[in-house]
Amino acid sequence: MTETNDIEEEARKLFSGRVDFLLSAPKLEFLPEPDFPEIAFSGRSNVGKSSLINAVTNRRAIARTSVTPGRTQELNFFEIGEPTRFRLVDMPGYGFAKAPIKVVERWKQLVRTYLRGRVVLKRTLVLIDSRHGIKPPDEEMMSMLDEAAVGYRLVMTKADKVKASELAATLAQVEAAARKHTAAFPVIHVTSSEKGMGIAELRAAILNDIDA
Ligand SMILES: Nc1nc2c(ncn2[C@@H]2O[C@H](COP(=O)(O)OP(=O)(O)OP(=O)(O)O)[C@@H](O)[C@H]2O)c(=O)[nH]1
Ligand SMILES: [Mg+2]
Repeated sequence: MTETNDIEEEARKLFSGRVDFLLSAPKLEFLPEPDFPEIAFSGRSNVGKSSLINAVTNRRAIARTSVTPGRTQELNFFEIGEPTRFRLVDMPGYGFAKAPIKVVERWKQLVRTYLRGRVVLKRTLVLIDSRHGIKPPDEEMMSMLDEAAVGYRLVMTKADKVKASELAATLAQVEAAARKHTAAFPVIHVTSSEKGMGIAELRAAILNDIDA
């Protein structure tokens, strides 16, 4: 077995073990104690953050999903491992034009403050819809993470929804953007929560980031 397969197998076992919803934090004062390493899932509304958490943890609906953008409105924490090894954090989406301005501002502040200041944050995943590629709100998020020197992985979602040619075009765009952003990992993950594509590799990457 290669080293990659070993870590994928370890990750698969870990994620098929204990996964528990811990708490939902609508404000910074409700964050859990920073006792464990954390991996944050961020991205535009409806990009598939909650679905990806379900796919990675192999649970059907531990994170709540919806066809309506704006489903996730708080920072939701999930604990992995028995005893706990790390946490996954499902975040509210950004770039959601239909929510009231005040609400959008509140989410934005919550997400930014968390991402910039969380001591135990080991890695952020920035999700990009394979159909849309990188849009201005994603650029804004990536630049903020660059400035805060928070390392992030770019993860393309919903790969099952596009033709191979379209997927290749979006991948090229995302790779080009990664080269321009100092805190972005050069390797892009291409995933489908629906079909399970890229999920084993992403689990292994998360485990690597936790132990880094
Ligand atoms: N075909 C397909 N649909 C997906 C995939 N991932 C997510 N979806 C769908 O996209 C919609 C939004 O998914 P969510 O996981 O709720 O997205 P989110 O980023 O958490 O959204 P907010 O919490 O509103 O910011 C749902 O209807 C999902 O079923 C995928 O890989 N393939
Ligand atoms: Mg969500």
